[in-house]
Amino acid sequence: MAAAKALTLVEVDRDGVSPAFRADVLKGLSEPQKAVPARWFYDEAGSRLFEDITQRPEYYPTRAETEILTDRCAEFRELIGPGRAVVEFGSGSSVKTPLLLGCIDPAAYVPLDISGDFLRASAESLADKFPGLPVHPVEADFMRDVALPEAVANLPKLGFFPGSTIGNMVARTAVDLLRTMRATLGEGSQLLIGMDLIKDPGVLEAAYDDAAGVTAAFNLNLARRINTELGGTIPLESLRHVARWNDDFARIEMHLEATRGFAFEVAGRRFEMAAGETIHTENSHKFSRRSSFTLLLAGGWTPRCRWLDTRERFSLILADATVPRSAP
Ligand code: AVJ
Repeated sequence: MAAAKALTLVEVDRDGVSPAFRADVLKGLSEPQKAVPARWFYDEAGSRLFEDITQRPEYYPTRAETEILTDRCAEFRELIGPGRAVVEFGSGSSVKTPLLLGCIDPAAYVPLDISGDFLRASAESLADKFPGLPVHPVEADFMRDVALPEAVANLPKLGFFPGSTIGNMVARTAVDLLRTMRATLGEGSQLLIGMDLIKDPGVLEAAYDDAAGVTAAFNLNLARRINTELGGTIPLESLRHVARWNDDFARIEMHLEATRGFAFEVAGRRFEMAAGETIHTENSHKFSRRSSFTLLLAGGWTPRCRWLDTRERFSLILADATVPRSAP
């Protein structure tokens, strides 16, 4: 049978504009706290800026997670075992994947991503590194139900969700996603998930406001995209990047703050910002041992093992698909 039918999320209309982008922006700018969903960061320029962020000295998550993946190879091998189909949620241009695949002797690799271009590029580079490993890319929005390729139907699955991307979601959405993953991967599956840890707010704020200004450029790129793709007139020079720790929700928030009052248009509609008003562009939730376990359990995953980097900044958790049972 053919591979699963791709769910193409980012459709484009005749003007080359994504109606979903326009709808999200118009809705988000109409709310009392203006907001644009973080997933719209990742156009080509945004994806490149994110790669650059991961190289900044202040942005520790990528290095910390890579350290765990490198150091704990033998344990992954033992706890996960050979013969699984590794399903990566949002494969992007990951350098972490080969580290995992090299440890566990998988039977297949299934990268899922909404960007077909990214997907094909990363699938190709992986096929080169692991000749003989069947690779079945699926172009899909992993926030929705995904049908896995028939070829891996009878293999036990390992979901791989690195980067603490789960932290971009509020608890309700994160639980929805974990439950969807549980349904997609099925009985007997495992999940290896990266979750960044709560720490000194100064360290966190620096990680999201690097001295070289790359994260600021990443944040402002969203406003630039609105201008170029949606006929926006936002005065970019009057927005500044803000990263602040919200202790009530245990998250870093990124905002674009107006340095003066102004009016602007997007797709023919008029909006205003007062001086000091912000557009909320991203949440990056941070976790404790218990909060990470509670979230996983709520999503249908039982934590089995948890690893930290040597400086205890980041966690990687292996969980098993919970088998429903009678209370208590
Ligand atoms: C890709 C979502 C894991 O939240 O740390 C990095 C994105 N935003 N710097 C994160 C991001 C600003 C990143 N994730």
